[in-house]
Amino acid sequence: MPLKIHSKLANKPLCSPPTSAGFTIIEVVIVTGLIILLASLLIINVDPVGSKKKSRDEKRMSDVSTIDRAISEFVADKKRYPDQSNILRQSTILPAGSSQLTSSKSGWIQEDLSSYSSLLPIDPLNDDLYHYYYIHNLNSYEVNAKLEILTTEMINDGGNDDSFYEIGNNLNLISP
Ligand SMILES: [Ca+2]
Ligand SMILES: [Ca+2]
Repeated sequence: MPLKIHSKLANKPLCSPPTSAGFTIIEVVIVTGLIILLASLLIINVDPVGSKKKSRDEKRMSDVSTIDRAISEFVADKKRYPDQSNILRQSTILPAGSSQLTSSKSGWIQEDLSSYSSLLPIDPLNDDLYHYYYIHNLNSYEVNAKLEILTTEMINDGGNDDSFYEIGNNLNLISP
C-alpha cells in the first residue's frame, strides 16, 4: 500500500514546468526595476564621508558670510574695523582677555560683536588644519576658511590663495 502511494507521488510533478521563455517579460521588468532601485540606493549611501565634508564646507561658507556681515555692520556703525590692526586672529586661539572662542561679546575676534551676531562662528572641526582667520588694517579686512572638498569655491573667490575660501574687501591681506 505505501509503495502504491509513493509511485503515485512520483508520477506527479512537484512544481509546474517553466514556461518556454524561462522568465516572462513581466518578471524581467520587475527584476530589472529592483536592480535599478537597489543600485540607486547604493549610490546615495556610497559616500557618507563625502557628504559630511560637503555639509561642513557649506557651514563654513555660511559662517564666513555671518562674520563678514557682522564686520560690515560694525564698520558702518563704529567707522573702524573690529579688533586690533594687523593682528591675524584664528578661531582656534583665544586672545588674552577674551572669555570663549564662540562668544560674540568676547571671542576669538576680540571685539564686542553681540549686536551683530548672537555667536561668533568657529569651524565645524576647528583644529590645526581647519579654522577661520581674520585680519584687518586701517581700511580693509580679510576672512579665510579652509574647505575640504568645495575646491572650486576656494579657487573662484577672487583671492590670492587657491587653498582657502577668502572673503573681505582686500583678499591680499592674508597670503599663502
Ligand atoms: Ca581662494
Ligand atoms: Ca588672501
